[in-house]
Amino acid sequence: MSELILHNYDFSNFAEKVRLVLGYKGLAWRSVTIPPVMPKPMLTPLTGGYRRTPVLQVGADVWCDTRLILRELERRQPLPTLYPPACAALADAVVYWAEHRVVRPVALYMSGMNQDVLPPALAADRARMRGLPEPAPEVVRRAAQRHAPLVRVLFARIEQMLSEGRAWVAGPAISEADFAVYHAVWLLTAPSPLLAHEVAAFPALTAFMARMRAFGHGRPTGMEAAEALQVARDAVPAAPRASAPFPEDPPLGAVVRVRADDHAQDPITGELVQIDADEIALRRSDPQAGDVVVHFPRVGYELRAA
Ligand SMILES: N[C@@H](CCC(=O)N[C@@H](CS)C(=O)NCC(=O)O)C(=O)O
Repeated sequence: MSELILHNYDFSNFAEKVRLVLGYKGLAWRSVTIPPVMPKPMLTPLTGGYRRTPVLQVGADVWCDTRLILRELERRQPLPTLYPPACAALADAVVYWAEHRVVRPVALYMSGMNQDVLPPALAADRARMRGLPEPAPEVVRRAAQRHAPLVRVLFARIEQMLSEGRAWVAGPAISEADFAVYHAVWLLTAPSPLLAHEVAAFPALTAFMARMRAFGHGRPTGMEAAEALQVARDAVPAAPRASAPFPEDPPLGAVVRVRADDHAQDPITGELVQIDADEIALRRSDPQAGDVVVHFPRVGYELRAA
């Protein structure tokens, strides 16, 4: 019941961030392959509607968003750390930069150039997720052309970060920032090696990618989605940790709604069972998953009384 179950798919870069952290920490885990596009009928019963990738499950507890998934993995396996005291706050800012500034241009360049190998429904699904009309293949291709220069400019900044005398992106020790920069760059060649030359143009970045890749993925074994739902049904959620709310927060026990503040803003509704500076946890009941507690990071999500 205490197995780490990661709901993920192969070319998801945010999933790759977590897979590599599982390798860094030397952990065994179960891998459930989820669809890369909606619908996700075996995942959303667990999450209450959150559709993004990846999602971590342990028994009847579910963690959404890699920012919180990494904190949970750190709690379970503190060493080696992802949050070295010497640079944890700076690393947090670099993670935001990599995941909100670098990932999108890389995704647009990569997906426009790899339309022949990516799932045909992907472009329409991602447009719907952002409330945009479905793009024609030429539009996707033109977006790739427009974003190629931006990717080179951003990779040059990473090259500079890695050439300023620090051992790792944010300082003398490895941190979440290294995993964030890694997965943002990894995405460019995730479906095919077509754009590998864009990384190869930067020697420090190339060496960094090899150092990171060497962590591997830990010890995964496959699990069917139906089994993961059964695990949730058979388990009871862990007792919530003590809360440390701000005065403005809804009280514990209130019915609340949580949604991402960027895109894929499907709201998740439940009873607030834990809240502190890092985390918001909701209890919900689902016919397929049973009683589950779904955990979200505080930063990056909007919380309001339902
Ligand atoms: N802030 C989220 C972002 C996750 C994210 O955007 N993942 C992408 C895949 S790499 C996604 O969910 N795409 C839509 C999908 O998989 O349904 C996190 O850190 O987990």
